[in-house]
Amino acid sequence: MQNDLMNISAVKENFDTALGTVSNLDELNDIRVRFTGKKGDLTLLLRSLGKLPPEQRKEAGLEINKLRDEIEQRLDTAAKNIRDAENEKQEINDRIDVTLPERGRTAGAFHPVIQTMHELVNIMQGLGYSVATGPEKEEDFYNFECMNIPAWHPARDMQDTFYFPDGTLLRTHTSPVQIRSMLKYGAPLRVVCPGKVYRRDNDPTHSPMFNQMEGLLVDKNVSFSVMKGTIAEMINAFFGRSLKYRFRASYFPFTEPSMELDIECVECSGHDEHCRVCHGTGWLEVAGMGMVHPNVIRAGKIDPDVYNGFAFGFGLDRMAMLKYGISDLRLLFDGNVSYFMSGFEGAGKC
Ligand code: 2NM
Repeated sequence: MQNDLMNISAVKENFDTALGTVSNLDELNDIRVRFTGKKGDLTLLLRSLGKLPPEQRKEAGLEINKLRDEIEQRLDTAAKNIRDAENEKQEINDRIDVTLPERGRTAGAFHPVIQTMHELVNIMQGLGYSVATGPEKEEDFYNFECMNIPAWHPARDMQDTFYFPDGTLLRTHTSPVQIRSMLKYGAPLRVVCPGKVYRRDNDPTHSPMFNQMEGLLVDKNVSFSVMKGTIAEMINAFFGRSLKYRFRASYFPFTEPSMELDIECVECSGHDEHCRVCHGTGWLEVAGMGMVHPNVIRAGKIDPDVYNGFAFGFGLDRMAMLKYGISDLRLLFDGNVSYFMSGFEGAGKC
């Protein structure tokens, strides 16, 4: 008996040692087989009972079964602990850290010229103007004839306008849309016409394609002061502050009288003699306008003895450059978006 009880405690000690080294379920299973399997240590112990004197068998048998119960229970507990630990590890792995900063998105954005167009159109809609668009490929009739542009005018030259072989052309201004609006809607009329226009110019400050917004108001007894107030309202709303402005006498075939509008330099307000925007003049030329020529009113099939009006034209590209501090026209038209991706408002003195 002494011998067998010693064997029992040896098995228990071996089990203790083995269990202490276990780190996963596979290893635990090996131990389960080694101690409780068909050829395991406990089974061997039970089989050796027969060699004991009969009076010792009962006590040894009880001892062995007690050990088996203990081993099985400890194996189960160990298995549960390993499984719990593995689950916890998995959970930590799968956990989402909601405090991490987002990766950021490269969402699209409107081109600054289009934003400028939207802003100006919104302002004019607020003043009761409708928006009209028309074809970029136009007829000579709408682009020049109706606009009182005589045959001798340089704009009609092959050098200055893109002509198609059939005599149609790429519109040189959006005015044909105003003519078409007069023909379609008659008077009274308030309309703005934004869009692309084309001229045979290509140098650092001129692109062969650029964007304009022209406007036309036709009604009875329209005075110069209505035009002045409208344009001042538009400029101040667009730049978000009250800017000084002045009119200079000018000439267009389609308006009489005609004038150009200068505004206070948005960069230096006239305080910097080396200003890169106004070149020290303190003024920026931003628009042309005037009282619509009776011939143009007549081309729109409206009676110039009853109705008159004013019209104006802005370069949207120039307005975008002034508002967003873009110093080179070509940046608006090349494909490199990095300048704008850096958040051009405020960042943009390039
Ligand atoms: C300008 C300057 C002055 C203008 C005239 C007309 C129309 F069709 F009503 F006669 N539309 N736009 C006009 C007048 C445009 O752009 C510098």
